[in-house]
Amino acid sequence: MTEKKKDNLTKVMDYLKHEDPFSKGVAFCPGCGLELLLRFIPQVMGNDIVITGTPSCSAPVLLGQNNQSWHTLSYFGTLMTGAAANATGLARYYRKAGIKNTVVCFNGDGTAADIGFGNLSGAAERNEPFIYICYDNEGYMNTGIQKSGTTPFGATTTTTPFGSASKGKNLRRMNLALKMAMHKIPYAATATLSDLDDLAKKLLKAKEAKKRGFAFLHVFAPCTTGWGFAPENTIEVCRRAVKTNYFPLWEAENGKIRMTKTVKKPKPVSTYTELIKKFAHLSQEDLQILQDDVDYEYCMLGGLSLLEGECRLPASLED
Ligand SMILES: Cc1ncc(C[n+]2csc(CCOP(=O)(O)OP(=O)(O)O)c2C)c(N)n1
Ligand code: SF4
Ligand SMILES: [Mg+2]
Repeated sequence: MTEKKKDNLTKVMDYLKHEDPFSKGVAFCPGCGLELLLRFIPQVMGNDIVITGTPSCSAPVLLGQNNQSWHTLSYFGTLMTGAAANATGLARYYRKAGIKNTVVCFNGDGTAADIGFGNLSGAAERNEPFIYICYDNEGYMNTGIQKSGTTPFGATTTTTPFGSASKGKNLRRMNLALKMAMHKIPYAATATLSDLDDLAKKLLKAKEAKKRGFAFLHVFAPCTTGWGFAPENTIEVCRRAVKTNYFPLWEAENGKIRMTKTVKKPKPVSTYTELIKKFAHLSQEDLQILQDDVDYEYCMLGGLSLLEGECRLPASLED
């Protein structure tokens, strides 16, 4: 291991201050990005969190099976349509009862970006005091890998297959994190599993920001089974997503955007897609469309972060 890698590991270990509340060998596929994320959150944030979430790949583990539980946290299962509305009720109840804890509404992209977006947006607008974490595996994985609003251009899913009538998704993905930042909430950020110290800092910042209202984290969490890559490549997939600017790392406090990692010489997006089977059929032309979309989103983000210094919030809303 190089000295730099050792340093990074030490930095991450410093954040792991709490027990892992999950049992070993839970019901996720080998190499699942979601599992790494779920184990990491309480180890950094503490076990005084109450998780609430919807039917998804996370639910079998979070809900438990029969009368057995896979973990020692409190969990409240909700519907995909009303996840953030339920979290609102929970957070308000705890506040009223004087119970000090942190409600974490933990959902996939299908709930966050599509089916439950309306009440997510409403909770952000009302600045409800809880943390919403969207783990993005770019599709409805638990029901058989259907496309969602965050599925990227060209990716094959069971509803956007590759064949004579379709070449994968023919639409571009939405940028959920940017949409949430535009609610001007106390905290919004992107993160992923190749940059654990960045993720840990953002989890702690979200916990702090929750004292002032709503916090949103959008975490890129690759899915071995739905995307088609080797389980040992999960972290490499995340790393390349960052190095190609496919998934840039940034944060926004009260809507002010700041990059938390800048890639000096971004690699072409093909160095990311080459690891993943759902992109294997893409032609040079298709790859260019995906590259243009990545460049466009990054350019937009760069513009917003450059303006950071010049854009002041009204004084009454500043901390
Ligand atoms: C309103 C509603 N529509 C559809 C379903 C069926 N359903 C259960 S899990 C799931 C997939 C959820 O996708 P996502 O939120 O991205 O989580 P993932 O499975 O990818 O972890 C769907 C569509 C449902 N439970 N409720
Ligand atoms: S289908 Fe994907 S997201 Fe679901 S458990 Fe398996 S690897 Fe994880
Ligand atoms: Mg999903």
